[in-house]
This record gives sequence, C-alpha cells and structure tokens, in this order.
Amino acid sequence: MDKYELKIMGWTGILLVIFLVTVVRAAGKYATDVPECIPYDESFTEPRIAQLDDNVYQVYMLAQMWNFEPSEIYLPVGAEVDFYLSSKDVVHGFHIADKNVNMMAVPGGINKTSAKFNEPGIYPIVCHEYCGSGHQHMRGEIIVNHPQ
Ligand SMILES: [Cu+2]
Repeated sequence: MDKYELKIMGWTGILLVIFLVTVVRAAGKYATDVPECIPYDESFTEPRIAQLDDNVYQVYMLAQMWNFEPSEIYLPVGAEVDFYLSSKDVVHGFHIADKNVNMMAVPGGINKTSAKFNEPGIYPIVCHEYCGSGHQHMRGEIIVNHPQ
C-alpha cells in the first residue's frame, strides 16, 4: 500500500474518532433526547393538553396545513411535558426554539419526546419541513410564565 494512502487512512481514522467523541459529548451536554415512535392510535390525534400532576403535562399536538393544534400552550415554570405529535395530512416539522426539540409529524404515526421548561419565556414552535404554500405561516407558541 502506498505511504500516502496510509497517511490519508490514518488522518481519516483520527477525524472519525474526533467526530464520534464530539457527538457523544454534545448528546450528553445538551441532554439530547431521541424521539420515540408510538403505535398509532386514533386518540392521539385529538389535540389537547392534559395536566397529570402539578408540573407534569402531556400535550397531544396535531400538525395540519398550516397550523399546529393547540397553537398556544400555557405552562408554569418548571413544567415537564411529554409531546405526542401526529399529522392530519402531510409530513410537517416540529421544532421548539431553545429546547432542543426537533421532530417530524407524520400522518398515521405518533412521535413522542419530552422537554422541561425551567425558564420563563415564549418558546416559538415552527414547522421546519416544507409542507405547502402556507408553510411559512405554520407556527405556535409555548408561553411559560405561570409561577407554580
Ligand atoms: Cu411546513
């Protein structure tokens, strides 16, 4: 084997290790949560907010052309929320700013993730997947301001 090929393979291996270490460290530092897929059930497609305990909520979010339901969610500071997400029509995106939540809303599928809201503020929800001519209007908000 040519010595330059060996050098390139060595550098490639080093870069690969650096990349993997960076990904693992970032996942740990930002507490990255991998969304779960849940078996489809029609009851998940009814938009609603359920309060299970003082600070524990479930949000059943439905994406459709071109809004999210519920579009405004009011939560207390410190709320722990499970989001169950589905779509009524086409594939949509679901991103909550500053919360590291990024999922796809798929018709006929339910995706789940969790987030905790420790800081008061307004957290915009946006669709990040082009879903048609009204895509740019597809927004929602999570308002965290109620002291518990
Ligand atoms: Cu969209």
